[in-house]
Amino acid sequence: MASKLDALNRWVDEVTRLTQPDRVHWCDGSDAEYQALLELMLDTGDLIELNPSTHPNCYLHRSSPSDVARVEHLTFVCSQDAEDAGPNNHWMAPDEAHAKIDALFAGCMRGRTLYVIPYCMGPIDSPIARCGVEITDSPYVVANMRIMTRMGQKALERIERDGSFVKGLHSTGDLDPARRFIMHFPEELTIKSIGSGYGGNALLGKKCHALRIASWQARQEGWLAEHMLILGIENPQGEVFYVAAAFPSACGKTNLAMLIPPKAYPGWKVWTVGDDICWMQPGADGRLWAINPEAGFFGVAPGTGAKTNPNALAMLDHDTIFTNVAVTADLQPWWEGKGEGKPVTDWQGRDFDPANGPAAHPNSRFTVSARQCASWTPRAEDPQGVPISAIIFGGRRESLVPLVFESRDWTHGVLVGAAMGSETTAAATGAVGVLRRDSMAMKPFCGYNFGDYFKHWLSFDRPGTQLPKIFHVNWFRKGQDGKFMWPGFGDNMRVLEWIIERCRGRAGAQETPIGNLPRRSDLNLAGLEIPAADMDQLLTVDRDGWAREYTGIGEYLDSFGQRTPEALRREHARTLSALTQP
Ligand code: GTP
Ligand code: SPV
Ligand code: MN
Repeated sequence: MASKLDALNRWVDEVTRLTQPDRVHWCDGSDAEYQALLELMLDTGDLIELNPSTHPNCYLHRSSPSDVARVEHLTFVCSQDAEDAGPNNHWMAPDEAHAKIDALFAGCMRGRTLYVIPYCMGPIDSPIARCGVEITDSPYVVANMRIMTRMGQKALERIERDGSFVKGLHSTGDLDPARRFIMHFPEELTIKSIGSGYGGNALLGKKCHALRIASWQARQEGWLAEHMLILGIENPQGEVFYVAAAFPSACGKTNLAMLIPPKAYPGWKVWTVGDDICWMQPGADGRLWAINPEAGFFGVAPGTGAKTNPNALAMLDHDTIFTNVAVTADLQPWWEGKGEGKPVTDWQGRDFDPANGPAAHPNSRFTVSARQCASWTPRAEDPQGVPISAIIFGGRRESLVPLVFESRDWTHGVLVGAAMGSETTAAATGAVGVLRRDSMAMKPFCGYNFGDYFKHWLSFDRPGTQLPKIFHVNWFRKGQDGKFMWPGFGDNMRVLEWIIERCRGRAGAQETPIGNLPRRSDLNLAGLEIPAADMDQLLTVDRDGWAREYTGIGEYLDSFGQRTPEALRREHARTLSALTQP
């Protein structure tokens, strides 16, 4: 009996009988426990120690080569009614799903240790925070959960006070993709995941709990669980404006959250609250207040360099777990876009040979405590969260979509979010670079029917609220030469400034059928070397292209049938007719 909560003890007993571990370990979250886990993994070869003089307390984990990303085709929402999961999810009947996955869990922990991980998503004393318990047989998962969540004794105490928690059962199983499933039972507040050790499939507090299960709860309880970064923009007067931004996986959240303003912005500073998940709810003042439920970053390594994201690069030189990166001759971590060093061993542990592809896996990742980031703000620990002034949607679009535009109002903003499209990335298995609809960057993460989700979003627009303005950005437009037209990274500050100045009624814009765009003169472009013609193209609306886009968006909205809210259809019809007017 390890907890004061009977329901928790009973569940641990039940899982122990099913999975047959040799030992059960209740995690207290202490330093000593973390050290012991690292040593265990160094012994078993699950971790390799990196160069201790350049990268103290840094380790490399090489996963099974067939287990390097989320697996959307093996991820299920198992609601009683298939309609509630919606066409945006794979569905399986709960009884069938339990039977199928429990058969795989039977005896799967023989010879292994079962770890019980109590965790809290959000500051322990936050009314917005929620708790869960993950059971796993993977020490790698325990170590990552320790960095990514508030884990251990304090979380257990809150769970015992709350009396409720999300149950997450995980085993790496035999890592065979044919016996891999990530299943969610929203009505039972339960997650079962087997056959993968990869982040989003295995760190159950993250996508499974904080997005899929939480989005379901948020709908019932009147809040939002979103795939968004949260940042604060401080101007030279010392005023701070908080912004939340939803971009699909590997489309720039971590980088935007850690932005360092360019020279044209003396006295400005960007603060990082979170880089991946945002829980927000209306406060007494009618504004949306947001917390980052996570305590660390599980970030994309490739592309992280001294020019692109110096804040991230600096935080990765100590106390970091790397997964599937390459290493240099002197055992420093290496990835494409790092800008220094030379790989000698690739992510699979082979001698590096460019003929085998990139040295680091395109979805190689780092796990690091948020506190190690120089731009991290203590406001991330504020139990009330931070007030959100603007919401930004964005995707990876090599053509058509302008650098930035502002929606007309909340309903139009919800349409802009619902209509989001983005080219797929290596964060999930499958083809890369394929354009797909990814509403609010939640396609892989919304735990219920998108039609209901759009309706939930619209419901926040009611008397007495002071909702954020909604914008859309695209850093990924390409020119004829196939290169990105916009420099991105730090220079995205120029777009952020326009956004917060729009929120304060200070910046100019031109109205177009898709929303309001800045003119070149409305942006601070000082010191930016970009041809005027390119800049004009980034700020132009191609009406014919957009008319085709909106026709496709209409078909997409239809795919949710009766569940698509009428208000969204009306807003869509309005926009399409404005685009097709002579
Ligand atoms: P997840 O952790 O998967 O949710 O991803 P994320 O949205 O946090 O993406 P991240 O910031 O890690 O960026 C993914 C990739 O996009 C990296 O290789 C970045 O270098 C690249 N990237 C980020 N911002 C920009 C940008 O402004 N311009 C360009 N060209 N690339 C960018
Ligand atoms: C994503 O894929 O959006 C991630 C990484 O943030 S994972 O935690 O694996 O989902
Ligand atoms: Mn993500």
